[in-house]
Amino acid sequence: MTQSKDLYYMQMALELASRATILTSPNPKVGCVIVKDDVILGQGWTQEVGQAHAEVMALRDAASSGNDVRGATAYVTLEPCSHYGRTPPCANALIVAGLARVVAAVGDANPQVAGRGFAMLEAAGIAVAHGLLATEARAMNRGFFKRMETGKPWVRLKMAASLDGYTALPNGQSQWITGAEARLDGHHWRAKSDAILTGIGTVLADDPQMNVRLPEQDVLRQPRKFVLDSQLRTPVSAKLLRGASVNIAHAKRNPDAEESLRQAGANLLYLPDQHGAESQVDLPALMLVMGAQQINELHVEAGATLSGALIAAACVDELLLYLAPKLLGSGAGMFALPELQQLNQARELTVHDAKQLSDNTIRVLACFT
Ligand code: AOF
Ligand code: ZN
Repeated sequence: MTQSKDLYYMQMALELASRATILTSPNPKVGCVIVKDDVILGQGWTQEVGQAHAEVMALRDAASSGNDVRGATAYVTLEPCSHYGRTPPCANALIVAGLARVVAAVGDANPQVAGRGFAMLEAAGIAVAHGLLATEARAMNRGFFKRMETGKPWVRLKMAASLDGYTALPNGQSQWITGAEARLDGHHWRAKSDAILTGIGTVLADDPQMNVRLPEQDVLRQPRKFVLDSQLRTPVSAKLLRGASVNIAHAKRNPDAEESLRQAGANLLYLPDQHGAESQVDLPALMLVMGAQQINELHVEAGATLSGALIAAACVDELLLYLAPKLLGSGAGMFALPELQQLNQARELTVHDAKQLSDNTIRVLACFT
């Protein structure tokens, strides 16, 4: 049963969760506030993976201030864990500390928890409520929930275009339709991702580094890199091969190219499409490989061919579009998608954020429904 102050404190717990960084991943970002008689006794949020969870941080915070949490309520943005993972169960810590009530925003989709956290608390006589601000709590950990529920990462696809939807002129000229604001904002999204994916077309055309380039304090960790390169055409001199953790997904066997790319530090993923006879990578299979590598959020920056193929294969969850208020009239479109016969065949999206970043950049975030 919710009580009058529950919403207020759950909002506070969500704000605390937002202080957790990408270093928590693949563990979700969680916030916790412990309250008694309208007095805040302790606050915490999830630490770097392998370190303390939000509840333990809040209990430690209370203890370090000499606050007695017996009989208090813990507001937590995720069901307290019930298992011994990298850390001991939070449900147990809350029981031992003598909490009277736990209000959670959403259940933990991790099959190792999945309701057992609530059951443990209830069995110990603690009152449990959940569901408050559940949508917001899920949104904060979209990648974690997607991976736990499907085995695949949350896929965000970035594209920049003119207001009439072109990414390049008919003569191929494309730099820079959008400006510095879009590039900077794009790097912040890269920094929040576990991995970046691009295609061989982009590698050959632009020789991208595929890393996060922001002021040092904003780069806590470089995302892993994935290249979709069916025929293994990535040159060993490609800039993206510098730095750690490069994965190349291919659909054709080529022992010489495989060996030299391995020598250059790449990990090779042979994932031929079962129907495509070695010509194309099996995109859903690649997503499952990424999920197995505990990638919660994947950031895609690729050309129209790979971007369209990912959308057509239902591998994309969200579009991150940067639109420049200019008209090109003709040129290359954003996504190579099969031609439709009926308007009702159009892929529908829900825009969940649209913002003018500057005079020459509009940012649109939209999810596939
Ligand atoms: C919580 N509070 O703050 C978070 C939880 O390997 P471990 O011990 O770090 O456990 C990771 C799992 O714990 C993770 O997959 C998710 O189910 C849960 N995350 N649970 O009680 C937290 N971040
Ligand atoms: Zn925990």
